[in-house]
Amino acid sequence: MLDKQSPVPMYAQIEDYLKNQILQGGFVIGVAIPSERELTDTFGVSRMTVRQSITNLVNEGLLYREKGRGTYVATPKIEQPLSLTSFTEDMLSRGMKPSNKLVSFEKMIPEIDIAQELQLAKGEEVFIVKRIRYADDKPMAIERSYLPVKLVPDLELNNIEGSLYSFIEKDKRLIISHASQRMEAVLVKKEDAEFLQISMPSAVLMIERISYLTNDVPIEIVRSTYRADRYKFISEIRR
Ligand code: 16G
Repeated sequence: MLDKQSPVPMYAQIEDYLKNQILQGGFVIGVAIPSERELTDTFGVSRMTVRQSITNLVNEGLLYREKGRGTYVATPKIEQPLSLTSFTEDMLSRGMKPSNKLVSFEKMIPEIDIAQELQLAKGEEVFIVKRIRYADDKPMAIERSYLPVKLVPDLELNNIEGSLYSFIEKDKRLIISHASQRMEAVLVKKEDAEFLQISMPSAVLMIERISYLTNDVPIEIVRSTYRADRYKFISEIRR
């Protein structure tokens, strides 16, 4: 099966083979792939070579290892277009069940950077909502949302249990029109690792979104930490 004359290293050829099996359904999601020893025998290479191929696919999120049990085919990541939609809308549109767990809900004068980005005058307050967001009961992200109290003064616990965008748009009749967003890869913080049920160290995607109403008034700053093994963000670009 391997081409020993090829300039493509053995581990990369094995990696390609395994990847094709995963993508074409030869290996099934949640089911163990053949053991390192079996693969070593099949391909006639060293265990080190097989391990390198598997490690690359684990790092890519196609496989995951369970200590002492084996290596399994991972659930494909959610491919999320970068658009101004809400978590609830995103999950419903893919037939998944969104849910939230409220970690904290506070009203306070924010730090200076938040106040500036929300264009608040001195002493103006924000609601800070921290939620864990689930899809089909699996933790996907942690979100810290900062909303100016003057724009949504009657925000209450029961509004946060559902969709914040639905509250802003349907209940408050404000129109969220545009946003700026930035994303970076970071290592997860200990506290977030527990909420997201991932081990340390793990890479996560940090996104900050500032959303504006039609009149350019900022309505929210949201700092989100997404599981990098469950999410990939995609954007359509044109030249
Ligand atoms: C998304 C948004 C977040 C927004 C939230 C509202 C990203 C990166 N973030 O998670 O800014 O506040 O949706 O969701 O997409 P909700 O209406 O379901 O509460």
